[in-house]
Amino acid sequence: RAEAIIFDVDGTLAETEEIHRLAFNETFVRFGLDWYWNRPLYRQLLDVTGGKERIRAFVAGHQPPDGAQALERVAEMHAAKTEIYTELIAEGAARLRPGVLRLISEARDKGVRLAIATTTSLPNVEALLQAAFGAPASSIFEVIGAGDIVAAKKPAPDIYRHVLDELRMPTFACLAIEDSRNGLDSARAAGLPTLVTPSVYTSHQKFPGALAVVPDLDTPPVSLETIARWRAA
Ligand code: XBP
Ligand code: MG
Repeated sequence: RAEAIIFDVDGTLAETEEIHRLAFNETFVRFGLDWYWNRPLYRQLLDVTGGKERIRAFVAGHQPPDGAQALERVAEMHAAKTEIYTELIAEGAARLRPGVLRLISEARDKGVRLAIATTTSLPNVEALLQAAFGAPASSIFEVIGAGDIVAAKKPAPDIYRHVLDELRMPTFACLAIEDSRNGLDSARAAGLPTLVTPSVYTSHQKFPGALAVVPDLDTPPVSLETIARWRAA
């Protein structure tokens, strides 16, 4: 059976991308930029993980007005975006996806270790978990690998390797849970069996090499037993 479960955050624990999109757009307003990321555009932009990286990729690929000046202020813009996002999350803008709480509770009861591997900034993870669990992230997840702690973000395997090092666990004893192709590729490149629960922005993607793909952790109810069966198949 899995002795540790490593969760992605955005799209996996909760449907957060619309809140990220809102926070980006609000940031553009505050910085006087005549930019707006609508849903179809944001779907494309999600190919690049990481908020700072996404802004830079947008400037390079779409050549919006004031792009050159904006590039000089990416760090500042991203700090503002994080502030806006964490406020929205603290106000209760996101709920955990179906089955997430149940699987986490079962894992905690049975001594399965829990960790996080995400490209999102650490304050975002802390805000989400505080809002969802009413407890600090570190009281639920033993290891939290987030944001700029590694240079190469997903689909590179670095963040999963970092978390595995911290857990001191071999890949075969762990399971990753992801919602996107970038996340799946990252986990797989680190050697992890990976369960995929596609989210609103990734439902069109293909997930080759996934251990299983299910609509969410309640459809059907995914338990440690279900995971053990998939792994034995
Ligand atoms: C999530 C992301 C993140 C968020 C923004 O990918 O791509 O970049 O959209 O977060 P994954 P920051 O779920 O695969 O980790 O702005 O804090 O970078
Ligand atoms: Mg994700």
